[in-house]
Amino acid sequence: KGPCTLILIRHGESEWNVSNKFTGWYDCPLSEKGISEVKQAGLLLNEAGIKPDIAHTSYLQRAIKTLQLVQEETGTMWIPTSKAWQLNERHYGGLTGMDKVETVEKHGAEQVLIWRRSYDIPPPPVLADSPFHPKNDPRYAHLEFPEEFTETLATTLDRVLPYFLNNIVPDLKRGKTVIVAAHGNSLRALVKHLDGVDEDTIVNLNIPTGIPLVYHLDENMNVIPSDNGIAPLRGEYLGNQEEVRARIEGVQNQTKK
Ligand code: DG2
Repeated sequence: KGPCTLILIRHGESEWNVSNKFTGWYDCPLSEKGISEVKQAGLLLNEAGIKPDIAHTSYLQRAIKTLQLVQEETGTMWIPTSKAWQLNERHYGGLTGMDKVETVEKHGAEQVLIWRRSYDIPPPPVLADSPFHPKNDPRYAHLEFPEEFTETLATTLDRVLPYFLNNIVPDLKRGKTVIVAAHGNSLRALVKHLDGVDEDTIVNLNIPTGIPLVYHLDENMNVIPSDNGIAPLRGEYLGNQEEVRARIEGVQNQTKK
């Protein structure tokens, strides 16, 4: 174990994870199951004796609520907590709100895998008159967006990484334990950086809902590999490893009938 601890957690299962729709920046709540997943995540942190000192989350309620429930379970509701749009899920552009299986039926499995998991091939854009375009949402009024908007993992990393380096790393370097509650793809971007995952390997990386992923780092922010890391990740998911693997597979299979 190193001097710095970083806890990443994807929000618990959301209502749109249940209905199997591309979600992106759509602000849906956690499902009942998602709520119990994240309470369990808090208990796992307690069991591991890991207590966050500082917290960060996105502008989306499924991640915010996840953080709050973990904080409640770990007795850390009082700690400094920041919300940042930069930690939002990757925007799914014109796929937002579409059923994942129906999208495969329409466009083919290969195309959908490219849209879901490729590093830099964007899904079709969302247009300015759509309710899913962020310019129609007051919480993003301080930001500028093109009329046709979409994001790739690469452009997600372009906003996640500066936030991580400027707002999270300084606290890690002071020896603080930091928790980041975010999303499947914003966390894929972050672990791509932390674990130095290449653009081909990242295609096969899926992050399950509501399981703490713990990284120990040295003073230079190099990951100290855990013995239990599931390659290519060198951090460690807490809890039953068979269940973790089954849940990773579940995310991968969301586009299958
Ligand atoms: C999911 C990820 O994001 O979906 O945007 O649909 O983590 O906020 O539930 P999250 C979405 P996939 O990329 O795994 O299809």
